[in-house]
Order: sequence, then C-alpha cells, then structure tokens
Amino acid sequence: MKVNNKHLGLVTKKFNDFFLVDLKNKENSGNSEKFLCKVRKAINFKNQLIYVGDEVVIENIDLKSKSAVITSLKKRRNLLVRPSVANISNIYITFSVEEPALNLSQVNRFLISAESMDVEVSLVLTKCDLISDTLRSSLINKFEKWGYQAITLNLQKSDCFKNLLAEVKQKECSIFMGPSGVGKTTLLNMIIPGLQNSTSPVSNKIKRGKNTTRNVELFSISNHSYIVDTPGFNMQPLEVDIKLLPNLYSEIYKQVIEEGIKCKFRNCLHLNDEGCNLNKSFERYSFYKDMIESSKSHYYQNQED
Ligand SMILES: Nc1nc2c(ncn2[C@@H]2O[C@H](COP(=O)(O)OP(=O)(O)OP(=O)(O)O)[C@@H](O)[C@H]2O)c(=O)[nH]1
Ligand SMILES: [Mg+2]
Ligand SMILES: [Zn+2]
Repeated sequence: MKVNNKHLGLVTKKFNDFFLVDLKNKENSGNSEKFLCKVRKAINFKNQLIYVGDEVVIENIDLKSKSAVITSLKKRRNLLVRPSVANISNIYITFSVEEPALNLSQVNRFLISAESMDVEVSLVLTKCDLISDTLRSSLINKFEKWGYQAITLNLQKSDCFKNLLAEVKQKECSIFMGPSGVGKTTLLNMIIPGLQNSTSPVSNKIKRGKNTTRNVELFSISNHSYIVDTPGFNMQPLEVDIKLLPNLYSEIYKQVIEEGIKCKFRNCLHLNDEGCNLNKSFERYSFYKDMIESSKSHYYQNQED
C-alpha cells in the first residue's frame, strides 16, 4: 500500500546510496518504523550530501515494503565532520581509564575538537572497575580543573549508568565519541533495551580496540531523544581556527571572558610573556601551547601553497 503524504523523517543510518529513515513526530515511542529510502532522482540538494542525523522529507511511502523516497533536506543546525553526523546537541567524549590506557593529550584533543562544535560537551570515563577509588577520585579532580565534571562508569555494575540515561533522555541527540575499545557500544547496549550491537575485547598484546563498530548509527531512546554510536578513532584531527582556540580552554576562557584580564595585544595567543597577562599555571597549558604551535605551522604551510 502506498501513501502519498509527505512525512518528516530523520536519517538514522546510511549505506552507499541508501538511507534508513525514522518517521518524526510519531504518536508513540518504542519500536520505530524505519523506511529504506533513496534520494529522488534529479534532486541534488545543491550538491549537499545527506548524513546520519539529517532531517528530511520523505514521500511515496510504501507501507508494505517499508520504502520511500527522500525529496528534500531540512536546514541543519551543525555537522560534525569525522564521523559525519548532523544536528548533534551533546557530545560525550568517552575514554577508558585502562585498557586502552588513558592518554591525556588525546583526551584533550578530543575535548577541544568537540568544543569547537559549539554544543554541550561532557566527559565519560569507562572501566573504572580496573582502577582504585583513590585513582578515580584523583582523575575526577584533574578533569574538574580542566572544566569538566567527569562521569565515571563501571559497566560491570548494571545500575551505574542510570543517571547518564536520565540525562541523555533530556537531550535531543547525544553522540558518544572516543578511541576504539573504550566501551562506547557496550554502554549503548546497556542503555537501550533490546540493542545488541557487536562489541569485542581489546587486543591482548597492545590493549588497543579492534574497530568493532564500523558505521555511524543513530538509535531512538524516547520520542525526542537519540543516541549515536560511532566507530572509534584513535587520532582526532583538529581543524579549528587558531584564533578560536584560546577560548575553547575553560582555564583561558574564565580568565579572559569572566575575569576580564587583558593582554597588551588584542587577539593575543598567550604564548610569549611580553604583554601577555594570562596566568599560565594550569595543567593543560602545555597542551594548549603545542596545539597553537602545530596549528601555526599548518596555517603558514597552507599560506605558502
Ligand atoms: N572491565 C571493563 N570492561 C569493559 C567496560 N566497558 C566495556 N568493557 C569491555 O571493553 C571492550 C570493548 O568494548 P566495545 O563496546 O566494543 O568498545 P567500543 O568503544 O565500542 O569500540 P569500537 O567499536 O571499536 O570503537 C569489550 O570487551 C567490553 O566488554 C567496563 O566498564 N569495564
Ligand atoms: Mg563500538
Ligand atoms: Zn595573552
């Protein structure tokens, strides 16, 4: 049976030229109806590609074969580049405290690149069963100084994710990002009833993840909330305008915006002491400096090309 109405849908998965689209504004939550869609021929949406998280209009809905065609693409609020996901409201940077071991410079890179998206950013630390309570507390203290209230999880305790679940249910579209093997899919399997996505143990020798999740996929947790599982990336590329970098660090933002400190030059990158009044005695300053230096060389290289 075909229905000719137009419907607003949400792209939950993408493979080659096909898209899985969930109907939006459904009456009830629970098992959602997904339609396999292609883009209507002769439409190219001004050469824009369609991504997971995009809102689209679907037509020619065939209820029997559960298929339809996408006829237009709604304006998106934001687009994360790697992995490609549209319309995110919250990013949960997810790292394990062990197996694979916590790499602070990598955590910082993920956090800063998430901050550049202008969405709410949180930090989740998994596998806390593998460390002592003392170490867990000291990590919480450390990240508090970085400007984050780390959510610490021990997924072997089934009730530890209750608060997190209540939180993501309040958000529109939360994405879990971090290296391979940290337990992103394990967490989603616990949060979403009935979800049984593949997970696999980290490799024995080098304690690295095995890149188990291959595709970005968006899952419904209530009528208005979605969670995205992503493939783990071990290196987060940073494509942030160098001028924006200082304010992505809360330690700098607080001094400049909230406390109003002024350096001699406007647009001070807070590197040399001459005329710079930033208090640099915070833990992430060395990461910040390295990030500015490497963006600078990248910046000048591009200017020469
Ligand atoms: N000890 C312990 N192991 C955990 C915990 N959470 C997840 N794991 C294990 O970590 C391994 C990797 O988990 P996955 O969920 O596949 O990791 P992922 O982040 O989805 O990895 P990719 O899909 O490769 O990006 C699995 O063997 C999980 O059982 C935890 O809280 N404690
Ligand atoms: Mg996974
Ligand atoms: Zn300065």
